[in-house]
Amino acid sequence: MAKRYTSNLTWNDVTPESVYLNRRNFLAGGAGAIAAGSIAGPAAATQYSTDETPNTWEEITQYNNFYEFGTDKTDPAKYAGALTTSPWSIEIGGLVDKPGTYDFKDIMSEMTIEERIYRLRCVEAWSMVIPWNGFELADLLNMAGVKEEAKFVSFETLYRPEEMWGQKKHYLVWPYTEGLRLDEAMHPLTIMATGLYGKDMPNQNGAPIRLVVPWKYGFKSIKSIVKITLLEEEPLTSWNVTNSDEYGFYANVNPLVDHPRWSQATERRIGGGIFAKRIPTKMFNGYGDEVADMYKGMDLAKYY
Ligand SMILES: Nc1nc2c(c(=O)[nH]1)N[C@H]1C(S)=C(S)[C@@H](COP(=O)(O)O)O[C@H]1N2
Ligand SMILES: [Mo]
Repeated sequence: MAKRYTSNLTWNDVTPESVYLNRRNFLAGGAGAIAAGSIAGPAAATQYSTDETPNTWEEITQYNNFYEFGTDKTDPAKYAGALTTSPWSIEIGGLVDKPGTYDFKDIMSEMTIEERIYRLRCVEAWSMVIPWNGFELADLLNMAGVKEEAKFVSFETLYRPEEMWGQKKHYLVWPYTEGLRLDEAMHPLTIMATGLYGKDMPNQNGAPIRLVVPWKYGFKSIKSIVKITLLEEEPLTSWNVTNSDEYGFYANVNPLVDHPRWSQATERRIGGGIFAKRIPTKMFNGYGDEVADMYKGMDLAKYY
Protein backbone atom coordinates (compact mmCIF):
# COMPACT_ATOMS: atom_id res chain seq x y z
CA MET A 1 0.00 0.00 0.00
CA ALA A 2 1.20 3.49 -0.81
CA LYS A 3 2.39 5.47 2.15
CA ARG A 4 0.76 8.55 3.51
CA TYR A 5 2.11 11.93 2.49
CA THR A 6 1.53 15.39 3.81
CA SER A 7 2.45 18.73 2.37
CA ASN A 8 1.34 22.27 2.84
CA LEU A 9 -0.18 22.57 -0.60
CA THR A 10 -3.77 23.77 -0.61
CA TRP A 11 -6.03 24.60 -3.50
CA ASN A 12 -5.07 28.23 -3.05
CA ASP A 13 -1.48 27.39 -3.90
CA VAL A 14 -2.35 25.58 -7.08
CA THR A 15 -5.03 27.97 -8.31
CA PRO A 16 -4.04 31.05 -10.31
CA GLU A 17 -4.67 34.05 -8.13
CA SER A 18 -7.19 35.64 -10.46
CA VAL A 19 -9.31 32.52 -10.39
CA TYR A 20 -8.95 32.35 -6.62
CA LEU A 21 -9.97 35.96 -6.18
CA ASN A 22 -12.97 35.53 -8.44
CA ARG A 23 -14.03 32.57 -6.44
CA ARG A 24 -13.55 34.50 -3.22
CA ASN A 25 -15.79 37.22 -4.55
CA PHE A 26 -18.35 34.72 -5.68
CA LEU A 27 -18.34 32.95 -2.37
CA ALA A 28 -18.35 36.13 -0.34
CA GLY A 29 -21.24 37.53 -2.34
CA GLY A 30 -23.19 34.44 -3.21
CA ALA A 31 -23.04 32.43 -0.07
CA GLY A 32 -23.08 35.24 2.44
CA ALA A 33 -22.07 33.51 5.60
CA ILE A 34 -18.58 32.49 4.53
CA ALA A 35 -15.73 34.39 6.10
CA ALA A 36 -12.85 34.90 3.68
CA GLY A 37 -10.45 33.16 6.04
CA SER A 38 -12.38 29.91 6.07
CA ILE A 39 -12.39 29.41 2.33
CA ALA A 40 -8.93 27.87 2.24
CA GLY A 41 -10.22 24.87 4.12
CA PRO A 42 -9.35 23.40 7.45
CA ALA A 43 -6.26 21.47 6.54
CA ALA A 44 -3.45 21.08 4.07
CA ALA A 45 -3.83 19.18 0.85
CA THR A 46 -1.58 16.21 0.23
CA GLN A 47 0.62 14.82 -2.45
CA TYR A 48 -2.46 12.97 -3.65
CA SER A 49 -4.06 16.21 -4.83
CA THR A 50 -3.99 17.16 -8.49
CA ASP A 51 -2.60 20.54 -9.49
CA GLU A 52 -5.34 21.01 -12.10
CA THR A 53 -7.57 24.03 -11.60
CA PRO A 54 -10.60 23.05 -9.53
CA ASN A 55 -14.08 23.60 -10.86
CA THR A 56 -15.93 26.51 -9.33
CA TRP A 57 -18.19 26.18 -6.30
CA GLU A 58 -21.10 26.92 -8.57
CA GLU A 59 -20.23 24.19 -11.06
CA ILE A 60 -19.66 21.63 -8.33
CA THR A 61 -22.93 22.42 -6.55
CA GLN A 62 -25.26 23.06 -9.50
CA TYR A 63 -24.44 20.11 -11.76
CA ASN A 64 -24.97 16.90 -9.83
CA ASN A 65 -26.05 13.31 -9.90
CA PHE A 66 -28.13 12.46 -6.83
CA TYR A 67 -31.05 10.37 -8.08
CA GLU A 68 -32.77 10.49 -4.70
CA PHE A 69 -33.66 14.06 -5.73
CA GLY A 70 -34.37 13.49 -9.43
CA THR A 71 -32.41 12.52 -12.52
CA ASP A 72 -31.81 15.97 -13.96
CA LYS A 73 -28.38 17.50 -13.32
CA THR A 74 -30.05 20.56 -11.81
CA ASP A 75 -32.54 18.61 -9.63
CA PRO A 76 -30.26 17.97 -6.62
CA ALA A 77 -29.50 21.68 -6.18
CA LYS A 78 -33.25 22.38 -6.32
CA TYR A 79 -34.51 19.62 -4.04
CA ALA A 80 -31.74 18.36 -1.74
CA GLY A 81 -32.43 21.20 0.71
CA ALA A 82 -35.28 19.01 1.99
CA LEU A 83 -32.80 16.56 3.49
CA THR A 84 -32.32 16.71 7.28
CA THR A 85 -28.63 16.09 7.91
CA SER A 86 -28.48 16.64 11.65
CA PRO A 87 -28.59 14.53 13.73
CA TRP A 88 -26.74 11.98 11.59
CA SER A 89 -25.12 8.69 12.43
CA ILE A 90 -23.48 5.81 10.62
CA GLU A 91 -24.16 2.23 11.60
CA ILE A 92 -20.92 0.27 11.23
CA GLY A 93 -21.39 -3.47 11.38
CA GLY A 94 -20.61 -6.89 10.00
CA LEU A 95 -17.08 -8.16 10.45
CA VAL A 96 -15.79 -5.49 12.84
CA ASP A 97 -14.58 -5.61 16.45
CA LYS A 98 -16.67 -2.63 17.55
CA PRO A 99 -19.99 -2.65 15.72
CA GLY A 100 -22.33 0.15 16.59
CA THR A 101 -24.04 3.36 15.66
CA TYR A 102 -21.47 6.12 15.43
CA ASP A 103 -22.67 9.70 15.71
CA PHE A 104 -21.38 11.89 12.89
CA LYS A 105 -20.10 14.51 15.34
CA ASP A 106 -18.19 11.88 17.32
CA ILE A 107 -16.63 10.55 14.12
CA MET A 108 -15.58 14.07 13.14
CA SER A 109 -13.94 14.66 16.51
CA GLU A 110 -11.78 11.56 16.01
CA MET A 111 -10.74 12.16 12.41
CA THR A 112 -8.14 14.42 10.82
CA ILE A 113 -9.71 16.45 8.04
CA GLU A 114 -7.51 17.02 5.01
CA GLU A 115 -8.05 18.68 1.69
CA ARG A 116 -7.88 16.42 -1.36
CA ILE A 117 -8.22 17.91 -4.83
CA TYR A 118 -9.41 15.02 -6.98
CA ARG A 119 -10.66 14.50 -10.50
CA LEU A 120 -14.20 13.09 -10.59
CA ARG A 121 -15.01 11.15 -13.78
CA CYS A 122 -18.67 10.26 -14.22
CA VAL A 123 -19.52 7.15 -16.22
CA GLU A 124 -21.57 9.51 -18.42
CA ALA A 125 -18.25 10.93 -19.75
CA TRP A 126 -18.15 14.30 -18.02
CA SER A 127 -15.64 15.25 -15.36
CA MET A 128 -14.72 17.89 -12.78
CA VAL A 129 -11.88 18.71 -10.41
CA ILE A 130 -13.17 18.99 -6.85
CA PRO A 131 -11.38 20.21 -3.71
CA TRP A 132 -12.86 17.87 -1.12
CA ASN A 133 -12.34 17.96 2.61
CA GLY A 134 -12.44 14.66 4.38
CA PHE A 135 -10.53 11.84 6.02
CA GLU A 136 -9.24 8.50 4.87
CA LEU A 137 -11.85 5.76 5.03
CA ALA A 138 -9.11 3.50 6.42
CA ASP A 139 -9.02 5.62 9.58
CA LEU A 140 -12.73 5.07 10.17
CA LEU A 141 -12.55 1.34 9.43
CA ASN A 142 -9.56 0.98 11.75
CA MET A 143 -11.49 2.78 14.46
CA ALA A 144 -14.20 0.12 14.19
CA GLY A 145 -11.57 -2.63 13.90
CA VAL A 146 -11.74 -4.76 10.76
CA LYS A 147 -11.85 -8.52 11.40
CA GLU A 148 -9.51 -10.75 9.46
CA GLU A 149 -12.29 -12.51 7.52
CA ALA A 150 -13.54 -9.24 6.01
CA LYS A 151 -12.87 -8.89 2.30
CA PHE A 152 -15.44 -6.33 1.13
CA VAL A 153 -17.16 -3.21 2.37
CA SER A 154 -20.70 -2.20 1.54
CA PHE A 155 -22.17 1.29 1.89
CA GLU A 156 -25.76 2.44 2.08
CA THR A 157 -27.35 5.84 1.52
CA LEU A 158 -30.15 7.07 3.78
CA TYR A 159 -33.63 5.81 2.81
CA ARG A 160 -36.14 8.56 3.62
CA PRO A 161 -38.66 8.99 0.80
CA GLU A 162 -40.48 11.77 2.70
CA GLU A 163 -37.41 13.93 2.11
CA MET A 164 -35.96 12.25 -0.96
CA TRP A 165 -38.76 12.26 -3.49
CA GLY A 166 -36.78 10.31 -6.07
CA GLN A 167 -36.99 7.28 -3.79
CA LYS A 168 -40.70 7.09 -4.67
CA LYS A 169 -39.65 6.43 -8.29
CA HIS A 170 -38.33 3.13 -9.50
CA TYR A 171 -35.47 4.01 -11.83
CA LEU A 172 -33.02 2.64 -9.30
CA VAL A 173 -33.08 0.08 -6.48
CA TRP A 174 -33.32 1.91 -3.11
CA PRO A 175 -31.60 2.52 -0.86
CA TYR A 176 -28.61 3.34 -3.06
CA THR A 177 -25.89 0.86 -2.18
CA GLU A 178 -22.27 0.60 -3.24
CA GLY A 179 -19.29 -1.55 -2.41
CA LEU A 180 -15.52 -1.83 -2.50
CA ARG A 181 -13.01 -4.59 -2.06
CA LEU A 182 -11.30 -4.18 1.33
CA ASP A 183 -7.93 -3.19 -0.17
CA GLU A 184 -9.67 -0.51 -2.25
CA ALA A 185 -11.48 0.76 0.83
CA MET A 186 -8.20 0.88 2.80
CA HIS A 187 -6.31 2.65 0.01
CA PRO A 188 -5.12 6.12 1.09
CA LEU A 189 -6.78 7.75 -1.93
CA THR A 190 -10.19 6.56 -0.71
CA ILE A 191 -11.79 9.20 1.46
CA MET A 192 -14.97 9.98 3.31
CA ALA A 193 -15.66 13.55 2.24
CA THR A 194 -17.41 15.90 4.62
CA GLY A 195 -16.96 19.18 2.81
CA LEU A 196 -15.67 21.03 -0.20
CA TYR A 197 -13.84 24.34 -0.54
CA GLY A 198 -13.51 24.28 3.24
CA LYS A 199 -17.27 24.42 3.79
CA ASP A 200 -19.58 21.72 5.10
CA MET A 201 -20.74 19.35 2.38
CA PRO A 202 -23.68 20.84 0.48
CA ASN A 203 -26.72 18.57 0.56
CA GLN A 204 -26.66 18.06 -3.21
CA ASN A 205 -23.09 16.74 -2.98
CA GLY A 206 -23.98 14.12 -0.36
CA ALA A 207 -24.19 15.80 3.04
CA PRO A 208 -23.08 15.25 5.63
CA ILE A 209 -20.70 12.49 4.59
CA ARG A 210 -20.05 10.63 1.35
CA LEU A 211 -17.48 8.34 -0.18
CA VAL A 212 -14.98 9.54 -2.80
CA VAL A 213 -13.01 6.95 -4.80
CA PRO A 214 -11.24 9.00 -7.47
CA TRP A 215 -10.02 6.22 -9.77
CA LYS A 216 -13.50 4.75 -10.23
CA TYR A 217 -16.51 6.07 -12.09
CA GLY A 218 -18.45 8.60 -10.06
CA PHE A 219 -21.36 6.31 -9.24
CA LYS A 220 -19.10 4.39 -6.82
CA SER A 221 -18.75 7.55 -4.72
CA ILE A 222 -21.97 7.04 -2.78
CA LYS A 223 -23.55 10.00 -1.00
CA SER A 224 -25.20 10.62 2.40
CA ILE A 225 -24.03 7.35 3.95
CA VAL A 226 -25.84 5.85 6.96
CA LYS A 227 -24.49 2.33 6.96
CA ILE A 228 -21.13 0.61 6.41
CA THR A 229 -20.86 -3.18 6.59
CA LEU A 230 -17.74 -5.35 6.45
CA LEU A 231 -18.38 -8.59 4.58
CA GLU A 232 -16.74 -11.74 3.40
CA GLU A 233 -18.61 -11.76 0.06
CA GLU A 234 -18.86 -9.15 -2.68
CA PRO A 235 -21.96 -7.05 -1.92
CA LEU A 236 -24.74 -6.13 -4.30
CA THR A 237 -24.69 -2.58 -5.60
CA SER A 238 -27.67 -0.54 -6.84
CA TRP A 239 -26.34 0.18 -10.31
CA ASN A 240 -25.15 -3.35 -10.88
CA VAL A 241 -28.51 -4.77 -9.79
CA THR A 242 -30.39 -2.23 -11.92
CA ASN A 243 -28.29 -2.74 -15.04
CA SER A 244 -25.51 -5.31 -14.77
CA ASP A 245 -24.59 -5.07 -18.48
CA GLU A 246 -23.63 -1.44 -18.10
CA TYR A 247 -22.35 -1.03 -14.53
CA GLY A 248 -19.93 -3.53 -13.04
CA PHE A 249 -18.79 -3.87 -9.44
CA TYR A 250 -15.24 -2.61 -10.06
CA ALA A 251 -16.10 0.33 -12.33
CA ASN A 252 -12.49 1.49 -12.61
CA VAL A 253 -12.18 4.38 -15.06
CA ASN A 254 -10.93 2.77 -18.27
CA PRO A 255 -10.76 4.58 -21.62
CA LEU A 256 -10.33 1.26 -23.43
CA VAL A 257 -13.62 -0.27 -22.31
CA ASP A 258 -16.59 1.53 -23.81
CA HIS A 259 -19.92 1.81 -22.12
CA PRO A 260 -22.41 -0.21 -24.20
CA ARG A 261 -24.03 3.07 -25.29
CA TRP A 262 -21.05 5.44 -25.63
CA SER A 263 -17.27 5.68 -25.81
CA GLN A 264 -15.26 6.14 -22.63
CA ALA A 265 -12.13 7.29 -24.50
CA THR A 266 -12.72 10.98 -23.84
CA GLU A 267 -14.57 13.18 -21.41
CA ARG A 268 -16.09 16.65 -21.22
CA ARG A 269 -14.55 18.73 -18.44
CA ILE A 270 -17.40 20.76 -16.95
CA GLY A 271 -16.79 24.48 -17.18
CA GLY A 272 -14.92 24.44 -20.45
CA GLY A 273 -17.84 26.04 -22.29
CA ILE A 274 -19.74 24.55 -25.20
CA PHE A 275 -16.77 24.85 -27.57
CA ALA A 276 -14.35 23.19 -25.18
CA LYS A 277 -12.49 20.25 -26.63
CA ARG A 278 -13.06 16.89 -25.06
CA ILE A 279 -10.02 15.65 -23.17
CA PRO A 280 -8.67 12.10 -23.24
CA THR A 281 -9.76 9.92 -20.35
CA LYS A 282 -6.87 8.37 -18.44
CA MET A 283 -6.64 4.80 -17.20
CA PHE A 284 -7.76 4.73 -13.56
CA ASN A 285 -8.65 8.40 -14.05
CA GLY A 286 -4.93 9.22 -13.87
CA TYR A 287 -4.37 7.43 -10.56
CA GLY A 288 -2.73 4.34 -12.05
CA ASP A 289 0.61 4.84 -10.29
CA GLU A 290 -1.18 4.57 -6.98
CA VAL A 291 -3.78 1.90 -7.68
CA ALA A 292 -2.87 -0.29 -10.68
CA ASP A 293 -1.08 -2.84 -8.47
CA MET A 294 -4.36 -3.81 -6.85
CA TYR A 295 -5.65 -5.16 -10.17
CA LYS A 296 -2.63 -7.15 -11.31
CA GLY A 297 -3.70 -10.29 -13.10
CA MET A 298 -7.31 -9.16 -13.46
CA ASP A 299 -8.86 -8.83 -16.91
CA LEU A 300 -9.96 -5.21 -16.68
CA ALA A 301 -12.21 -5.58 -19.70
CA LYS A 302 -14.10 -8.36 -17.96
CA TYR A 303 -14.15 -6.79 -14.51
CA TYR A 304 -15.45 -3.46 -15.75
N1 LIG B 1 -26.78 8.12 -3.02
C1 LIG B 1 -26.31 8.49 -4.22
N2 LIG B 1 -24.97 8.63 -4.39
C2 LIG B 1 -24.48 8.99 -5.60
C3 LIG B 1 -25.35 9.18 -6.71
C4 LIG B 1 -26.75 9.03 -6.50
O1 LIG B 1 -27.58 9.20 -7.41
N3 LIG B 1 -27.19 8.70 -5.24
N4 LIG B 1 -24.82 9.50 -7.95
C5 LIG B 1 -23.42 9.10 -8.18
C6 LIG B 1 -22.89 9.61 -9.42
S1 LIG B 1 -23.44 8.87 -10.85
C7 LIG B 1 -21.93 10.59 -9.48
S2 LIG B 1 -21.20 11.03 -10.94
C8 LIG B 1 -21.50 11.30 -8.25
C9 LIG B 1 -21.70 12.79 -8.45
O2 LIG B 1 -21.22 13.51 -7.33
P1 LIG B 1 -21.39 15.09 -7.30
O3 LIG B 1 -22.80 15.42 -7.60
O4 LIG B 1 -20.96 15.49 -5.92
O5 LIG B 1 -20.45 15.64 -8.36
O6 LIG B 1 -22.24 10.90 -7.10
C10 LIG B 1 -22.51 9.50 -7.02
N5 LIG B 1 -23.13 9.17 -5.74
MO1 LIG C 1 -21.92 9.37 -12.45
